[in-house]
Amino acid sequence: MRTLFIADLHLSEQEPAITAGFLRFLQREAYQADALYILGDFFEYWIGDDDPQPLHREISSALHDLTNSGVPCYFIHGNRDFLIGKRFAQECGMTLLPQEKRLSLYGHPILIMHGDTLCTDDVDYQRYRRKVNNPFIQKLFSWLPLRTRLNIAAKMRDRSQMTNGGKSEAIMDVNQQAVIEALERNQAEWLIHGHTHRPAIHNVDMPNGKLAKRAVLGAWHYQGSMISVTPEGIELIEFPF
Ligand code: LP5
Ligand code: MN
Repeated sequence: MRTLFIADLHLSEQEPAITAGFLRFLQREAYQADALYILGDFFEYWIGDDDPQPLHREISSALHDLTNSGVPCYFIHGNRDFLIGKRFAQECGMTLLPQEKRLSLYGHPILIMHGDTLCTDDVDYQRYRRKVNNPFIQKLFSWLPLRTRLNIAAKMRDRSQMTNGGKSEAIMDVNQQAVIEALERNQAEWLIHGHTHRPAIHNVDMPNGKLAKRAVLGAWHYQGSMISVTPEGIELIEFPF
């Protein structure tokens, strides 16, 4: 009895070791789990379900095998792959979830999300996010030729890396008040998210005197990172590829 959570793999053709690590993780861990939740930034970037990259077919086929074997898989969009759509989800046999989802697992009320919406101090990012989440802008983008979309994505990644260099660590972390409000809004005791690449399990003092937990997934740079929820509790696990 255990449910697994992962995020921030940033899969790309340029990082075959991470892809291999993910495929091994499926065989070693996911097939024995009750369910797998992918909490965004699964891919380095995503420009549309019509992108013919072989990596995408390799991943969808592996996830399809998993879901076909009876392990359900759920996906929440990240800030890199918010354009993953129904077509790719169907190819994987996975279910797309809204940006915030409350679960009840083995009696534990849990809130899951990518985590970028909690970074409310990063005002520039939140402004940018509202623009790229506009359905009309997304529709316009989807009509552009593949090449143009790839070029725009590469420019956005460059721009992002440039501006991130100038932002403080505090600005790019979650805002504590946003964490408390999200937990209260969803009446959850535990929050699981990724995005910040700062793996840890934090205690959160709630205004009602209760103690909540915020579990943060690590990014898959040189090792894997997962969170396991069982009837007994919650655990953050780092493992070699
Ligand atoms: O991703 P990461 O870790 O580098 O930094 C994030 C935030 N950056 C982003 C940008 C993504 O990396 C870009 C991914 C490309 C997606 C595929 C293309 C889809 C296009 C769809 C168009 C409809 O999310 C970064 C945060 C950081 O996390 C920490 O939280 O700070 O935020 C930014 O860098 C935003 C900047 O502050 C300002 C915006 C720069 C980009 C401007 C592009 C112009 C928009 C064009 C719209 C068509
Ligand atoms: Mn992210």
